[in-house]
Amino acid sequence: MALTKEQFITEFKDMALKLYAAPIEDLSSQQLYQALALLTRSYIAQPWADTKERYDEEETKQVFYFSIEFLPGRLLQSNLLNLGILDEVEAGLEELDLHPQKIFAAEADPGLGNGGLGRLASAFMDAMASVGMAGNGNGIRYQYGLFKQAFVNGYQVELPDDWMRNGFPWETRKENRAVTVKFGGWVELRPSRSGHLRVIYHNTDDVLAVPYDVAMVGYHNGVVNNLRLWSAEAPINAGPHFTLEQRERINQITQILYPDDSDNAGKELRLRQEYFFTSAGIQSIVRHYRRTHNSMAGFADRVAIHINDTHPAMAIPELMRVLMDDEHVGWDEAWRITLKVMSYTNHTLLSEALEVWPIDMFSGLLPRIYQIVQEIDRRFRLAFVPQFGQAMIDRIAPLGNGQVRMAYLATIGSHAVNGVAPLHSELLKKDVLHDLFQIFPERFNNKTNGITPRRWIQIGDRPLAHLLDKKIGTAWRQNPLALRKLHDYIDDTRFLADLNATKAENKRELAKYIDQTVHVKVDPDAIFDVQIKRLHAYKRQLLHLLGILDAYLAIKRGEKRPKRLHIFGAKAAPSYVYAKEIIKVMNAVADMVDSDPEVSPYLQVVFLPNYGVSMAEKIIPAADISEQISTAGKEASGTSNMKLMSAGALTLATLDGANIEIKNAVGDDNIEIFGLTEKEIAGYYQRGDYRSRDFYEKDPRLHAVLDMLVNGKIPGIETEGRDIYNALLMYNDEYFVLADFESYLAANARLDKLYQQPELWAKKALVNIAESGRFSADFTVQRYGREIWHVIPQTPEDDGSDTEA
Ligand code: TH1
Repeated sequence: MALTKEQFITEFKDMALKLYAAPIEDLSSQQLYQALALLTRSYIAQPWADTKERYDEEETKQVFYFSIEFLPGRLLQSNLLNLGILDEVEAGLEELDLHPQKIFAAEADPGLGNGGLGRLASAFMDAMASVGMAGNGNGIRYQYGLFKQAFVNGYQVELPDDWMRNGFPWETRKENRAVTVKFGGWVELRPSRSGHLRVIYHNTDDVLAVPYDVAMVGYHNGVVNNLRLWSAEAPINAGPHFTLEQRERINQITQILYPDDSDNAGKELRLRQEYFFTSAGIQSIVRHYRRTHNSMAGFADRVAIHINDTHPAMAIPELMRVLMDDEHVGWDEAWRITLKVMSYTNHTLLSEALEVWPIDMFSGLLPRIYQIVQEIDRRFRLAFVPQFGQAMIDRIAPLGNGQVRMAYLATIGSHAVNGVAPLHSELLKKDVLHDLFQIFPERFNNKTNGITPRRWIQIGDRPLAHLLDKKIGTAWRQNPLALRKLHDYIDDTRFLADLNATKAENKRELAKYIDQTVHVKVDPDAIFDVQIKRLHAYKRQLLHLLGILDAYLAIKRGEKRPKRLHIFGAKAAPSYVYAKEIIKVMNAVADMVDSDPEVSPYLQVVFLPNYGVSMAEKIIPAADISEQISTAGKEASGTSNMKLMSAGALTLATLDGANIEIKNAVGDDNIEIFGLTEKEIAGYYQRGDYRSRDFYEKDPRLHAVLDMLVNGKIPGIETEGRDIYNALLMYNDEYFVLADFESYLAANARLDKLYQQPELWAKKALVNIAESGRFSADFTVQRYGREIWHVIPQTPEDDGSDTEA
């Protein structure tokens, strides 16, 4: 859109006055933020309405991305960027003697997700709008987002995230679009005079699902898509017998996000949440479709529904229910439509994350849905036992072991199933969904994850963005593949120095931020070595920690090395005791290192509390090293690896998830690979001959490091060190930390050496930035659009570099 600085200033002052009846000089940052957000929203309203109207008029096929998590990050700056008025607005604010960054920072960061899965969903929303795809989100409006993390005496404590305290200016409540979701009770199937089955619900608990819509603004293209988040409320005419407890139980459904990443606790409230937003979404999609069509026959040509992991997999039986019970479509036709509409992404192979529900719980809470799942199960068995045998079908039918098995249900009820990086997609076919792959090989495919360079470079890394503009022009802002033009400057000594200067500037900025937030002074000349992701044993923050302890001991022995600053950001699930013990030990090691004048010139450790999207925007631009060190075969993709690469950090990685794609993109010389491969680890499992203790006994450095966990040398820890020591030695080190220790140290030593040659380092950084464009989520959603959703996306062109699994 077009907006001059002068126009903006007038409209902004006017908005502030209307809102607060005061001149802008008297307003707090929060008030200025509210005024600016509301003004921005007023710019979005018309294109939002126009986009919706256009999709309806042109009968565009629409994608609905169902996800129990969305992590959009702060929206003001990215909306201004995408509208194309960020520069004018910032200039206007400055002319008013205001500080744009201070105003942007007043926005609460909606933590409606745990980590990569939720962030991916939001990246896809941004990308779909930006490539002009009709993509809608469907999720939950959690009253409280992911807990706020604080450290008390080095221990994680969790505080409630009251993110809507000041309201959420980006949402609009759509009371007129509310639907009813039914739980519990029992169903009566009664043949009606017209011949269909009449389904009568008795004694259900009814919940009103009220949608709140959030605009998803496309980049410089006038497109504004919709993210619909549902809130649970008591029915309007609840009646005189409706108790406070009932009301309370309803409100609970959308009160809080489960704080578990890649884990499934099997709680009934979680099942309630899943059915709540899934049923509400399906009902509203069908209702909208039926406003302009008098039968459901063409539904699958106008609607694609994507199931982000299994949390919304009830979309399959729920669509069957609506088609049959409300729309009177017969089973076979309903199933044909459902299969054509539904597609499913799996995000993990970890068994603790695979959702299964006890049949008792499931059938009690969702009696009609359970009947339909039983029928899906019965027909699946009938169709495939003859060819594949009872034993195999028993293993993979939707019902088995007294459970509803959601990944199997999702695969059976979708026309496409994908993993999120080639290795992961291969392992899906080999292990977790092996039997289903035998039956439906054509459904399986890979779609490597992506990120949005708009947020991570254009907004997060201004110094780099400006340097790129100067050197290769601004085409990369529209099409990130244009970053490849950087290769032309690989021998441009001046440019390489500029690149290093940019990184140095970002490091000074982060150093300031660290000082302001945790009151720790860090040396901006150190190597900034970053590991930012959820705390989980398989991600092996512990391997990084053991590396730090080894450096500590080496420095104590008198070794000199380039100074390294280790930066961690990680929340642990509140019930994940082992992860919390690792946090405590990390914080203890940080203190130990800091207070030792022999060591602190060479080594520093900072664990930043409350890592999230907005903190990532500060850390990533300043990173020299990106630690992506999961046990091979365990991290489905990872996405912080892509973000850090795009900021020119060198990746220190195992051959896992999308690290393998990064290696293929930049070449072996521009990434630091170490550790066991997935094959080698599978070999250990098969033979059953991994013995962690052997590594401890053979390697004196490892021996010394592990002993530090229990010999009292790290002040302030006791049981934590012992528990970790035991996990590694008594319980045989489930994640092969000890097996990878030696090669991890060797890779780190190579990085230390490389850092002595700044120009060579800059060349490698350059190649990483240049090749990061292929990981833009714009391309990812276009591949989904072409190969899974069958919608026709527009610009920019895809390079087709994704590898099919
Ligand atoms: C993550 C994966 O661990 C990560 O490798 C991947 O990059 C990301 O998804 C996006 O694809 C997952 N997050 C969750 C969260 C829950 C359950 C399973 C997974 S897998 C709650």
